[in-house]
Amino acid sequence: MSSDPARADQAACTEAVLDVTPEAAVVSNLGVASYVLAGVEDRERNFYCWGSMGLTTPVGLGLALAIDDPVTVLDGDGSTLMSLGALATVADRDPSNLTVVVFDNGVYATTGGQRSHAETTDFAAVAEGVGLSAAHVSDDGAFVEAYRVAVEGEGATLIACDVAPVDPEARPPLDASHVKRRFRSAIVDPTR
Ligand SMILES: Cc1ncc(C[n+]2csc(CCOP(=O)(O)OP(=O)(O)O)c2C)c(N)n1
Repeated sequence: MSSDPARADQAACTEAVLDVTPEAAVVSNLGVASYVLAGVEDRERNFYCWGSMGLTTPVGLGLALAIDDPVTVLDGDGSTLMSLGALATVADRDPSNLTVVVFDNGVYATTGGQRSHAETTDFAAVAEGVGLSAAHVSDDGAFVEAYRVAVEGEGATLIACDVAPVDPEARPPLDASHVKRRFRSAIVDPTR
């Protein structure tokens, strides 16, 4: 559980993603979201977006359109703000296998905790405004429930999840080529 009872625990929510959808291809935001994911489990089906701020959701959308497996994006508030327009494209294509989780810690945690303008942005309302199903949660139990509904439902869904900022020690492999090759061989069907 998070140290702040009004916010969910990012590691617990990430663990829930892997428990509910063990077969999912998980695309994680650069920095903290990738550190947390690697700390929970450094699996072949993790695609860590090293360096690519603002591109986690667009990469996840492309992937969801290309494969049949569930695709879950673990994004940050800062990166989502950088490419808000991508949500309109997600809504337009609306792939049922895509769930976008925005871990909103209110700051650019990876670069030192500078305040982002997430405080004045309602990500679920923005998503709904462009036609995307959305939920807003702020505790671990509500997150698991919303995630189950999202992966079982029709169309893509965004879950805005308020989390407490964290500073994890775990790191994913730094070799981006290795991550790409490992991920590709895990998701590509060798019979196709
Ligand atoms: C285009 C670009 N601008 C800035 C950065 C530097 N940078 C790396 S991570 C990060 C913060 C990301 O914030 P957020 O998406 O909220 O995730 P958090 O670190 O809070 O988990 C920044 C500013 C970058 N990598 N790329």
